[in-house]
Amino acid sequence: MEKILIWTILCTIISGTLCQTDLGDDFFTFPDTPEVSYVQLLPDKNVTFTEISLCMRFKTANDEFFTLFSLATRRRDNSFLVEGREKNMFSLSIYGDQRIILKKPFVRNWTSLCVSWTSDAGDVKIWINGDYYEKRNFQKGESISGVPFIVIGEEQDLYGGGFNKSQSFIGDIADVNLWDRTLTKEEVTDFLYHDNIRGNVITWRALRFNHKGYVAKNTAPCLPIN
Ligand SMILES: *[C@@H]1O[C@H](CO)[C@@H](O)[C@H](O)[C@H]1NC(C)=O
Ligand SMILES: *[C@@H]1O[C@H](CO)[C@@H](O)[C@H](O)[C@H]1NC(C)=O
Ligand SMILES: *[C@@H]1O[C@H](CO)[C@@H](O)[C@H](O)[C@H]1NC(C)=O
Ligand SMILES: [Ca+2]
Repeated sequence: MEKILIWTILCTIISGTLCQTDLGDDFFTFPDTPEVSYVQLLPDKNVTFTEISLCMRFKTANDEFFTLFSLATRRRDNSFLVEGREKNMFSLSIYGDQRIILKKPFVRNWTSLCVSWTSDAGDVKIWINGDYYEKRNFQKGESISGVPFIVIGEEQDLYGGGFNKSQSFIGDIADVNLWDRTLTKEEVTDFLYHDNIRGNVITWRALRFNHKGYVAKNTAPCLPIN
């Protein structure tokens, strides 16, 4: 059954201090502002990624170009980067190399996304609202090492900088979780349909973050899960 989204929006402009919060059903809203606005997500551990998985939900009316998740290291700004491009393409960059991973018209509604990559086979797996895609041999043998700078809302061309407003995310982001391993099908299903998983590198339910510019934290009693 479809859940009806009842918007009881409690809008708080979060202050510039470091927070650790169980964001539960909260989401960040990135408005269309001329200033650079992002949330930096602090990882719970420093790891060299030979496997990486990301799950998140987003909603945007921008269907031209938007950055969903930007993980930079000192060696490569696009160490792990997920973007929407040109109306119907999702792209993934691993350690500098960019590929269109799938063509799928953007929906102007909450969208659930999970992406995972493994170094040993170069396997990419992606789930968008329950549809599944895969690709092999992508950046096989590479790894993502060094303390990452992780941002939602903007795209980095330098470690923690080099932002370009034309690549900003405008809209809402929720449920961001990151792992240093692949996910089982059950875990992805749990995320897509029940939302009861926690990342072991970034956990939405114990999120450590910082923000810059204008970002609002909103509370929705019920996010629709596709
Ligand atoms: C990761 O390393 C950086 C730089 O040494 C440090 O500031 C940060 O606290 C570390 N993070 C964790 C979770 O240990
Ligand atoms: C967005 O999703 C909600 C919940 O799944 C649904 O009720 C609504 O019709 C969708 N809106 C659009 C414009 O597709
Ligand atoms: C910002 O991005 C746009 C679109 O990708 C590009 O045309 C422009 O050159 C970029 N600006 C800078 C300063 O990198
Ligand atoms: Ca970049």
